[in-house]
Amino acid sequence: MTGGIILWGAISLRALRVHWALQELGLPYACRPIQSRSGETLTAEFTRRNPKQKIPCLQDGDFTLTESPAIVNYLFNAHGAGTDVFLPGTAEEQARSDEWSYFAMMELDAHCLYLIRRHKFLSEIYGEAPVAVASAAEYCRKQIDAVAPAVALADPYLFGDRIGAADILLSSTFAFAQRYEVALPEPCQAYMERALARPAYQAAKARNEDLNA
Ligand SMILES: N[C@@H](CCC(=O)N[C@@H](CS)C(=O)NCC(=O)O)C(=O)O
Repeated sequence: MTGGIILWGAISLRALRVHWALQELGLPYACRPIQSRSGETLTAEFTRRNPKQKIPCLQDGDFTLTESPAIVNYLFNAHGAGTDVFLPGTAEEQARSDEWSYFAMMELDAHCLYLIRRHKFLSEIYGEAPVAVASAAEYCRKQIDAVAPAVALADPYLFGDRIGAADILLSSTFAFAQRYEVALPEPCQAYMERALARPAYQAAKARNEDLNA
């Protein structure tokens, strides 16, 4: 492997997840603070790294990876041993972590929140779709309500004392929901606030907003 860790992406909720994982793991990294819809994801140099022309994109030596949940899980698995984070130790724990992660990414992020973002908050680019937005918000609320009793058992995180990759994905997606006006039930709000109060999240937020990184 050559080089260190480089994260491409800033001012982005999905890049923030990766900054957060890097901060939890205490890994030194460089940031290339390119932003979505700025033209910076469309350059030939970046397109060679990520043909999807999206952030975040991670380089770890000569290994390049896209998709925020894959990157967060990769960082925990590749660099988490010997640190204070939670790593699944059994097939059942891995499956439970995957279940939370896919729920956050598919049921909430992809099905609902990205649709709301595009067609309500970025409607000047993607067009208005009020019926789809209202339906996505209702569906999102229903899905979050359904998991609220399980989230209420998080003490303080999904797998106990130590924060895991699934916590980063779920709590960051709850924050995404709140930002897009989907109300959180109390246990989800409290869980999200605990996670976002972590110093690593605060450091990640500052890095994600630093365009001079
Ligand atoms: N599924 C991808 C989604 C990545 C994504 O959509 N990123 C947005 C920013 S949050 C982006 O790069 N958009 C590029 C653009 O629209 O120019 C992930 O989770 O990493």
